[in-house]
Amino acid sequence: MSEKKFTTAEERLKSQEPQCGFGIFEICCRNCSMGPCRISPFDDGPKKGVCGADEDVIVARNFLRKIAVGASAHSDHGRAVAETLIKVARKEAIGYEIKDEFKLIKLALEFGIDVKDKKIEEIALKVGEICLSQFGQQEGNLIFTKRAPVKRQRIWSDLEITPRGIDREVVESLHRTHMGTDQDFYNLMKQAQRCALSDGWGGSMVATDLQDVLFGTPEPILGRVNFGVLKDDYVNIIVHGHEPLLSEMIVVASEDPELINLAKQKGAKGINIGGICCTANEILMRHGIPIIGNFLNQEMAITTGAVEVMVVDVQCIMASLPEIASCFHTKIITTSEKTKIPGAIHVKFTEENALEKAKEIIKMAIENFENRKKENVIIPESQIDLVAGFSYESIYYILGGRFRASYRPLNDNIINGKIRGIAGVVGCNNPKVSHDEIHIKLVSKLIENDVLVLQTGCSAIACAKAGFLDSVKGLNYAGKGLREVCEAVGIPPVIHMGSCVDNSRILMAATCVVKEGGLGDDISELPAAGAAPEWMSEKALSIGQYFVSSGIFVVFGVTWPTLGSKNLTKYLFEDIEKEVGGKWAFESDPDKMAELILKHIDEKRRKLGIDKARERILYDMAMRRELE
Ligand code: NFS
Ligand code: SF4
Repeated sequence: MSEKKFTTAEERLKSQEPQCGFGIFEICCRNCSMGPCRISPFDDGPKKGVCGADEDVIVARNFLRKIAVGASAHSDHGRAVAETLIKVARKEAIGYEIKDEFKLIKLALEFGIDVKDKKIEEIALKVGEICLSQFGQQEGNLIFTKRAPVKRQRIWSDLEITPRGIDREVVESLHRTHMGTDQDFYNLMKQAQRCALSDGWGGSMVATDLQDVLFGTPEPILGRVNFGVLKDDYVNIIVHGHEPLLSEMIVVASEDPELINLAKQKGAKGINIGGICCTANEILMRHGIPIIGNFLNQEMAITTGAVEVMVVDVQCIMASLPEIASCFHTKIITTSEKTKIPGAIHVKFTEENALEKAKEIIKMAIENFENRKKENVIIPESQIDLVAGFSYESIYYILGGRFRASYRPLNDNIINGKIRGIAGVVGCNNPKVSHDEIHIKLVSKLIENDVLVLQTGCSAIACAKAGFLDSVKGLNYAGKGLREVCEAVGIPPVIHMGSCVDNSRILMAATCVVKEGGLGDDISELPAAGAAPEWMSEKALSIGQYFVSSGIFVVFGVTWPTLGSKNLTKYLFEDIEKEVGGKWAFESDPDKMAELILKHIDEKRRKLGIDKARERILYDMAMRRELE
């Protein structure tokens, strides 16, 4: 690659350095053509934009816009799933089916649909239509906000931040950040919360729930991860992106005996599918399809020289892929009208033609197998086992057994202190830090200190590569109390709950813990926290904000986009807690990040009066030092 002067993200980052300080502090505004304006951090520079906007307004508007974009990405994904369910109900989507009728009926009952004597398709149509209506809803509250603990719902309604319609919240965010509209950072943050909540308890939750209906609710499943899952004697196809609407069909098509035969005729032993990014998590959770890697592995995967086709849909796909692929025989195939990349082949993929197009793509990969150059192939050997597939529903059964399914054992073990608390560690990779390192260091410190870790997205893949998700070997990294519980139940100390839209599963798991009782009556009272240690995408900000607004303490690493406004930063890091019970923090050092989380968890335990039980646990020196 370097001979051809092609670069990876890490190298391109270097060529961008030093990055613009105004951008890093978010104190520049290009929202109208009187600008661009920038606020000087120095005494002698300008303190106001042409319209009079100061740093509080500019930073807050930028922050809100990012959240709106992140929420849009998740929600548009949810919309596509709802549309697919409707088409399946109308028998217009060949190849798709309803895999989890039980979950569909549960949703129908939740929505107040009369299911008696109704065909499953009729129920699916109604459920799909109600979910789709959430996007354009103009008034009232989003239907899934009713799932939250009652106290949480009251907090939202008292603050007037309960989301109305998903699209409405995004549009209002854009409207408010138009030049000369909302000039009050506090008021802008109210919209940021509403918009983020419309993602977590709206678009993302629709995506997760309806994907479960269509493709099955995940249950624990064995998988493998890392570059070693590529096979040098198979046709290798990588699916990359986010929406399982594409990847599920690729999986179905790859099992077609005709195509397998064709692959054999071309000299391969068969067809091997591997995933990258969240789409990898989706097909791992439901089929045990191996994962090649996370966000920062996408360019590297092509350089193995063993990839016939990388097929992508939407989000987190680097524009550099076709250029890198041009060094090899690899074909990059885009499939979504929303994502085209010059140099890639576009195969338009819709619900109506999905299976046919999936077969076409696999055929292209098979035909391309003979173009693979043996001398170019370097497949690293590393691969490792992991267990994934934890939905909040499957946790009921794992913990309580089939006949007394419940969260009780989890709550009891939190109360007795064997489990110190729960942390959701999620999010991306960022080339500004060493790949996966912050995820791994943070999570290892947390599980060592008896914190059960729930994961999604690229963070889950990072920790899988480190071996924490192996239900046997992973236990070696856990503290004594956590290990004991995990051993008894048969789970790893790090629980893989899926893709980034599946952070909605973490919201639901937290809600299940609250509803089980004994740990307060709101999410904000739980000894729990969240983190995105290597975040980079706007989706991560939306996720972080909906966790904060749901009552969770959230720590982000790498960089933080509001540091240019002292007032806004103070609000997000401190004052917001008085209103919603959650708050943000920024810390790049994984050890310090873990300390912040442990301190927060211990403080919540103290407030619940369960800190005494915990003291029976033997503390090591490091933990003792933390207590002092
Ligand atoms: Ni989440 Fe998934 Fe990964 Fe970050 Fe991108 S793949 S939706 S945004 S980079 S975790
Ligand atoms: Fe400048 Fe105000 Fe226009 Fe932004 S909206 S570019 S601060 S004049």
